[in-house]
Amino acid sequence: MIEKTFFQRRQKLADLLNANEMVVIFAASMPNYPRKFLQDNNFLYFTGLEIPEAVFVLKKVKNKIISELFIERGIPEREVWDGKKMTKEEAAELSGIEKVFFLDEFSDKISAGLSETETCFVSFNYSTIDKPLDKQQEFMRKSRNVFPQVRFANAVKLIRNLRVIKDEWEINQMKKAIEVTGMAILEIYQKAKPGMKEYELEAILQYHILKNGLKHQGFLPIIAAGKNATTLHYIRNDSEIGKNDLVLLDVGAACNNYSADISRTFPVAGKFTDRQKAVYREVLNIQKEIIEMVKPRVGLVELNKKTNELIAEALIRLKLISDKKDFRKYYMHSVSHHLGMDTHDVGARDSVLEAGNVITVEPGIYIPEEGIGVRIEDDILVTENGYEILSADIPKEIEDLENLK
Ligand SMILES: [Mn+2]
Repeated sequence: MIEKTFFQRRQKLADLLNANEMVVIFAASMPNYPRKFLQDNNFLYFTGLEIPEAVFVLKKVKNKIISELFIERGIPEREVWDGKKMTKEEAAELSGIEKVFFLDEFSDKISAGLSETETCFVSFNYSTIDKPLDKQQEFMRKSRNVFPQVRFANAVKLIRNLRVIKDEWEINQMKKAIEVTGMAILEIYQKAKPGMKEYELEAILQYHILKNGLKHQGFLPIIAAGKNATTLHYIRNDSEIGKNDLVLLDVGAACNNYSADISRTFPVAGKFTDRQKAVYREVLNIQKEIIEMVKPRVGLVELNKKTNELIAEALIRLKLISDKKDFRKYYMHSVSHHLGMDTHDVGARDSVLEAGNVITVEPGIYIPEEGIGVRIEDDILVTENGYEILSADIPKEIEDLENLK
């Protein structure tokens, strides 16, 4: 089933190409010890292969589609250290790509291809001019020098339209990532006690991820007690949790690179103070109202606009602002993003929802002067008629959070 999926994805990519256009996608490189290997998402999407350094090339020559794969050549003397490299036959079988070569043939073959190409789409990530060039940029720099007639463009725009619609297999990967994340959150709810360090809760998350055979987290986890929760990207996770603190978790396991992205906020002592409860209830009601809006043809822009209005009204009720337009003082981010292999997945900020999209809905209110930060985030699949909350099993109702201990 898997290999057919990858074939279909390559077919869809080819459908987006004109004659004499090609796409070049590099696998991730092996990171410096001791970091784990994490495959490039676009390479994985079209090949299914978890091998470093490889290159995938898809080209349309006249009307013929040609897929090629370049992989590392095994060095027998290194096998005792690193194990066996994937063979050409294995790579061909797993990916369904018939033309597999070793990387030492890449420059000859790609040069022949480029000499016949009008546009070459390369999958590369955003960077800034002060950074050294990565291998994608090096490839484009050299190729431009030798083949100035070729136009180079970012493949991400092509790939985005495919990746933004999730198939059943992809949704299952996300469900698994969400399930494991949910197990970790439940145990965190139960084990958390005042006086613990935030990283002790992070350890529970990591335990569940590894125990369930998942290799990675989708992003650095945020485990923020009290005032720390008002720093949006707090990742130190090394403070002591105070007696009456709310703890904000923004965490997500990844399964075959598909990430969960869940936020929950709970009272470490098992009871909300009145003020915490008032803030929490506002965020929860807003989150539910926004989730209700999710269906095909609704834009992320609309979700944001409605959230901003609702938050402004809530902040007035909470006596934090008196003029609605001051809402940004306590709510600084947007309410939704696409979710997939990238936590902030491909898919434009102004995109309009379609069945098969997965998005987050994550309003929040952050009050540094009161040491209260609340965010509630679920992962939502857009269906033909509306939505399905993939993370619905992870408790967020006030009564549930107060009855966990
Ligand atoms: Mn998120």
